[in-house]
Amino acid sequence: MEINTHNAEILLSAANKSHYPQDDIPEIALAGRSNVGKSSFINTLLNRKNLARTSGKPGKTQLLNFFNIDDKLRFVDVPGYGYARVSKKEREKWGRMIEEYLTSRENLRAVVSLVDLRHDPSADDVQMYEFLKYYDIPVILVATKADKIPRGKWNKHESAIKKKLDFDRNDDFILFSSVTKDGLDAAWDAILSKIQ
Ligand SMILES: Nc1nc2c(ncn2[C@@H]2O[C@H](COP(=O)(O)OP(=O)(O)O)[C@@H](O)[C@H]2O)c(=O)[nH]1
Ligand SMILES: [Mg+2]
Repeated sequence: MEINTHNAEILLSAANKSHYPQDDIPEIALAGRSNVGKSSFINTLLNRKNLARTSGKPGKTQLLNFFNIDDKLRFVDVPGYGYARVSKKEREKWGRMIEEYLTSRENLRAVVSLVDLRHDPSADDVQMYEFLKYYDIPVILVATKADKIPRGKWNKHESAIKKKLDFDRNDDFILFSSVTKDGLDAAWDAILSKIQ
């Protein structure tokens, strides 16, 4: 499939099902802790400086943001989890919104789950991964900020992440940096293979 990634735009923001686009275009959702590098990942894949806002204020975006890519594919930016300064009520609302999308959306082909290569996955990261496995949703695990770790240590960090997540070998694992663009082609290959 030929996709013109330059032809990308934010389509809409949705709080619930009734706002989702109604068509058969495949969707790839992106999830991760606030500040993990999710917006930077989207911007890097779409070769844009600031389509998905890289915000200094994590936890601000509380809606599902749908990006239209050339009318052939959509990215669905899921608001970051694990941000301490939101109330319990806000967190529950967030949880219901994500769960509704992930468990009922027929357009969904895979979730890009982002973790920081430098650190062991957090309890929230583990919970998200277990949730996706439970619902049989294909995962593309992206370990971000690889430029902050010397290449000689990438393997060690990758192993630690896989161990902590009890990583499924059938899922893709991609080392990524929005600074050096390492992993850019691998990320696109993984995404395109899910929407064929
Ligand atoms: N060095 C480095 N910094 C990154 C990378 N990705 C994101 N960042 C930085 O991490 C911070 C959070 O990034 P952002 O994309 O807004 O994270 P989000 O909250 O998950 O959307 C920003 O200061 C980014 O510049 C990366 O691959 N390498
Ligand atoms: Mg963001």
